[in-house]
Amino acid sequence: MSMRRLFPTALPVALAVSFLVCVPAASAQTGSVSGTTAQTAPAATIKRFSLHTNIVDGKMVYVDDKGAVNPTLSAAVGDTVEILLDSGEGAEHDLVVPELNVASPKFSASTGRQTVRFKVTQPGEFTYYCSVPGHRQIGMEGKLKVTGQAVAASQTGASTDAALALYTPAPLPQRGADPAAVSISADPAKVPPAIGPRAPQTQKVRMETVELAGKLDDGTSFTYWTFNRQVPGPMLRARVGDTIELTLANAKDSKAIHSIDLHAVTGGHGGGEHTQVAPGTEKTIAFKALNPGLYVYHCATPLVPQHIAAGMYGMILIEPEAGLPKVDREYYVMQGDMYTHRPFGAKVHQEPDLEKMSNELPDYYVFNGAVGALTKTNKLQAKVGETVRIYFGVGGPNKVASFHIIGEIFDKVYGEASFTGLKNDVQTTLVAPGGATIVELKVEHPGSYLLVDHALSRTGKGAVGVLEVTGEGVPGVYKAGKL
Ligand SMILES: [Cu+2]
Repeated sequence: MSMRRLFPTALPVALAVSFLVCVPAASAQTGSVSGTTAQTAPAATIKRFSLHTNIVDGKMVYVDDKGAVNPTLSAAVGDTVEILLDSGEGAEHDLVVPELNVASPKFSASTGRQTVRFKVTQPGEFTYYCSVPGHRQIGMEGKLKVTGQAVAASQTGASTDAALALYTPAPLPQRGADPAAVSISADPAKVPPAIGPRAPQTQKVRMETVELAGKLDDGTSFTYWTFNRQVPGPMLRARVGDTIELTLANAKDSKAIHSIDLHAVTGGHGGGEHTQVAPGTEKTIAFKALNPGLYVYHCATPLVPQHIAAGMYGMILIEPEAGLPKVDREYYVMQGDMYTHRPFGAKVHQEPDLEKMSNELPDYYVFNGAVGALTKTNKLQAKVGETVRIYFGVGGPNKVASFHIIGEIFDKVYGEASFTGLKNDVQTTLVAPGGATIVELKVEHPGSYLLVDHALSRTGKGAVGVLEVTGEGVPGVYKAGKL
């Protein structure tokens, strides 16, 4: 089967030295044990395979030296199987055969080639695959066929397991918070300037996916996956009719492939179909902004909720033809749910917990990526008498937000971020994962107003922000005691 190599940085096939070869075992694998004669045991060989990873026709796969995709590996009972593994496109992978209790070390561009070696003692057809979440689902699996008769343990001296795993992955180490962790919280005041009534244009946008150690909380770090080193990723702004040429680059030191699906895009899975970008490479898509509104974008590489929970989401605002009514302040806030191996508040480097994610049991609910992002790092600010517009979205991956500001009322809500869905006088508005809203309020009284998810247990897990209003209160609005 021929393959199409999509990544120019793929390691040359020439680097993979070994074709399938059979060589005599270096040591006797079938020596007699407990008086059993060796002649009943099969001849011992080492079967050596060489697999590298790549993306072929949009799927992640293993490829052998002949270009076969997810080749069937063959061996006979008694053989020692040795598989040399390298990452053709640079992302991190492994190879496991759980039925045989086999797991390779993780390998990527930074680790170079890794080897997994094991002895097969039972015939059958087994499945090998990559255990990195999502990779098997998008194509990384193949068969291992073992011929011959089952060998009794007494004949091999091996355990009664179907195979003897010569490599066992180390348990997840408990790490202290990373002292080099940086702030990844997007500044909510960093909103692109209003566009207003102008003719449609072509905009060029470039974004980079970066994996980095970030501050999740005081004394707690997490390996975030980001657009432009921030959570949420940068807010993009265009008007209906604009053409956007978007280039997505994946940093060279990334371990994962990344991509982008913008909900403002019509076609190509929102861009996800054509932006699967290996470490150190980039891809470009172009799209026309057909519909006005505020749209979420997110990484669309399997396991998608894992990439989102690690911070890969943001928003793009498509203004209507006439632009938006002028306001005094605009802010950009997104909510996310996060799943970690230790509970909320643990002073460690938190690792993602995919089982909790699968069960939708978050440890953290965050505004702009981190605990305290909008209460300590960057509060929202306004002066009495000003109008404030908040672009609020939910990256998720899983949880609906009940967006509310304690002590204020939304004068206007563009429900579901639709400019034709204007409502007045709303206390709390629902925002779906992968959805957004636009709220506006005029502030009449000074104080610290809390942005919350009104599923209020979540404030104790990080979902709280502050809108700091300064100035003299409007008389007759509020007073302790009597007005
Ligand atoms: Cu990603």
